[in-house]
Amino acid sequence: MTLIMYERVGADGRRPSPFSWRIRYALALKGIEPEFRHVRFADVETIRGLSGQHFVPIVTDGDRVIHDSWNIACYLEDRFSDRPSLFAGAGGRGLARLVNHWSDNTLGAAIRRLIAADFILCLDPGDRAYYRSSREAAFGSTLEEYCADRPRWLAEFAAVIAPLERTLAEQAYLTGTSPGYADYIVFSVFQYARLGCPDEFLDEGTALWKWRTGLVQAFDGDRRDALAMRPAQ
Ligand SMILES: N[C@@H](CCC(=O)N[C@@H](CS)C(=O)NCC(=O)O)C(=O)O
Repeated sequence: MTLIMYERVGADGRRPSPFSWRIRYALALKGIEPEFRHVRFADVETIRGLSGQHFVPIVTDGDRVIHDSWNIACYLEDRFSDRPSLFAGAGGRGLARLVNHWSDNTLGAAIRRLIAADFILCLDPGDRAYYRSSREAAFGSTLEEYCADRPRWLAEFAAVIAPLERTLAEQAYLTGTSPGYADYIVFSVFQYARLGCPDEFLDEGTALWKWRTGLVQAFDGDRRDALAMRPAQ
């Protein structure tokens, strides 16, 4: 039975969603090639009809419909337990859950302050009004106001990523000597920044920059849907 993965795509087939990227990497580690079905960003009704909620990614496996990237990762780990592991055991799964919450709430929020105004440009023109109105309602300000105090948000971003830089200066991956799901979670947020904004936020040559570059290349960084807004370094 072929798994089907639904994800939102932007303009020119770009896939900016961090939540989809972490699952794409998880599927690759497991050696699973799903069928991908693309939905437009504003196509809320298709997604809701499938899963009763409006977020992607969604994975179906026969009659099973799984939504929320964390649930999908756990499903893949348990369903394909004979394949390479995403978590390396219960302790790794527990720590990856912490990384998931931290990435979504702290790292993702810091990056969003830097890219939310540019991000609209990587979306299909037909989806931009939906993005602007839904985000501006959530932020309580225009996209431009949300990102306006750039020195403040750059300083916050630097503080947030400092522990990542220190860790990756000591070990190749967040999960040690080979990448695991915790790497994919954190990487997916940097991937969202690469694909969603023309600015580069990592200094070339840093441990974090090298780690991100390696993970981009591991997945085939030349693919069109993984291209940065500016040429990948
Ligand atoms: N907690 C969810 C979050 C998923 C999520 O936010 N997905 C975005 C991807 S672009 C989405 O569907 N957003 C639709 C919207 O906000 O309208 C997960 O981990 O899968």
